[in-house]
Amino acid sequence: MSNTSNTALEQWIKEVAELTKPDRIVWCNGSQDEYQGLVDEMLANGTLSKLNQDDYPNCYLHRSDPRDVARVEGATMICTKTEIDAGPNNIWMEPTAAHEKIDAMFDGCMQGRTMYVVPYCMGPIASPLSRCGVEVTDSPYVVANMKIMTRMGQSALNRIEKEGNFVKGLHSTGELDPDRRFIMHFPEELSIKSYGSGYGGNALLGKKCHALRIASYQARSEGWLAEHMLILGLTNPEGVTRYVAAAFPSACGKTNLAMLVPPESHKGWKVSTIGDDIAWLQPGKDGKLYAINPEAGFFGVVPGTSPKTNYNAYKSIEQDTIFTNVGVTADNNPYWEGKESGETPVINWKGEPMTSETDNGPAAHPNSRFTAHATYNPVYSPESENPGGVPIDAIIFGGRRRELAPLIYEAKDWAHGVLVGAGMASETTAAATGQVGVVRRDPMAMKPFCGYNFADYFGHWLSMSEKSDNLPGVFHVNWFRRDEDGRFLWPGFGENLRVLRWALDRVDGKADAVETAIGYLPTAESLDTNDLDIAADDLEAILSIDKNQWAAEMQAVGEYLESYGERLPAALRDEYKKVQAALAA
Ligand code: OXD
Ligand code: MN
Repeated sequence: MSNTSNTALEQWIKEVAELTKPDRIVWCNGSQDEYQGLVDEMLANGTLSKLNQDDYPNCYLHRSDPRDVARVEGATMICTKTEIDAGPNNIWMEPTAAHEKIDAMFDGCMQGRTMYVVPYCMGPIASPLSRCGVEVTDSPYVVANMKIMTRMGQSALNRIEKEGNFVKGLHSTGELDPDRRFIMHFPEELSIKSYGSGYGGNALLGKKCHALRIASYQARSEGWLAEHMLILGLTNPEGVTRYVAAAFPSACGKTNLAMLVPPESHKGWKVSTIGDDIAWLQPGKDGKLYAINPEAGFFGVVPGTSPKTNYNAYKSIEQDTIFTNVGVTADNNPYWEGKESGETPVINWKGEPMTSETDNGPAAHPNSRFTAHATYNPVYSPESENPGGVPIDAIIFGGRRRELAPLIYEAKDWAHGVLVGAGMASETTAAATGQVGVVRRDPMAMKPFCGYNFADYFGHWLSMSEKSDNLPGVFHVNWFRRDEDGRFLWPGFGENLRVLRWALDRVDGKADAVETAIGYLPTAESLDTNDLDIAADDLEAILSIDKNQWAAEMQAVGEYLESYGERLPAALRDEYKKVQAALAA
């Protein structure tokens, strides 16, 4: 009996099973019973443990292999036929050699294991902007996470059977040996092969692998954008909602911004969340860009989440959540640094005893994660299910920069906005293995996620102005400016609402600005600072630019962009030269 009317899918599953030799094959239907069955099986074999079910109903803890806690950029590859198509921003491998190398690892790797076939849809099932995939995996933890993070199971399979196409993703946790770990992408074949890791970004193939790397490649040929962006709705006291998409590198506060709680001073304002990590944007008939969130859940960084920093995330993870690599209290509650619950951890993320907050800490790995349903977010926006997406009025780029970048500035036009995105840089975080806190170039926050040559990607961004005549305003923000003593100059969190308001007022032509060489900055009066506790000097520092520092920055941006060689769009070169000339004037 066949499991699907899609013969390509049936045939591929047969081939994969012949290669990996599982004991059993299970086609996942996405039901709650199926999820519970997987959870029970993982509880029985120790992959999951129950957390305090009174305080955290249906919440579970997973401890990963301590060597498998983050994305591995050094083992993530883009396997296009020619190296130049992958670009210097990616690690490239020739596709035939890549298949050969990774297939040798997959050979027989599922013996004694169950192979799960997981059809999923990225985006609302009924949306023409959505795309489907099938992940084959031997990890029940991955299946359970995919159930939360995507529209998974029968409804996705139905769409695949109707549409006929899907992205193929093959995954095995293998032996979890860091030396035998590869995340390979074959954009020209619309396929992914991931071996040797169970970590979300490496193993939940719908997320970074499909919705960003493969989708960015598809988006280029189809005329849309697949971006590392949150999407939020901002409703004013009159009840009018506008939508903003914002790109920040991993672990730089996208989830916090997407769920922002307006400060006391902003009664009547409301933020609602469409997505916290990925946006797919497409020009609509009215010339505006419309965005969907391809995901259905949050795979968020746990440490630092408290009722004060992110009340809505805190609430989202009180039930039906999978915690990965957090600590545990004596009451068997999940514990993490910055929870601010007054609890004390007794076991750290590796399962080792702790006698105090600091002994044998940290309790939670800095990149410990929650997997939670989007709908539990108290400010979940039902517009997340709108098949047409939501119209985007402003695109915001941002990084973690202790110096240089002001609180906010506006690009002068779309082409300049592309330069602002392409010139982004940020301090690295624990979301990827490697050194934390070093500034690196991260164009559009897509450095780890663009499935093709950045030079072509910049060209694609530039070309959106030919496809859409009502593009969003483009802005750059920095919540992370500090003084010499390391003190943050801007309070951040809910107060960031003031900055979003300025951006939307600019789009509406309602806010004043000072023109500078790098773009438009708020005048001191145009940014609402009523009831804000900030020193005048600090405000001045974050609302101004240092021309010398910026001249050095633009030199570095220029050198970075020129490293893409002759593929770099001439229009982008013109843009950085224009800024350089303005700085020199
Ligand atoms: C993520 C990441 O998990 O960017 O979203 O690493
Ligand atoms: Mn991300």
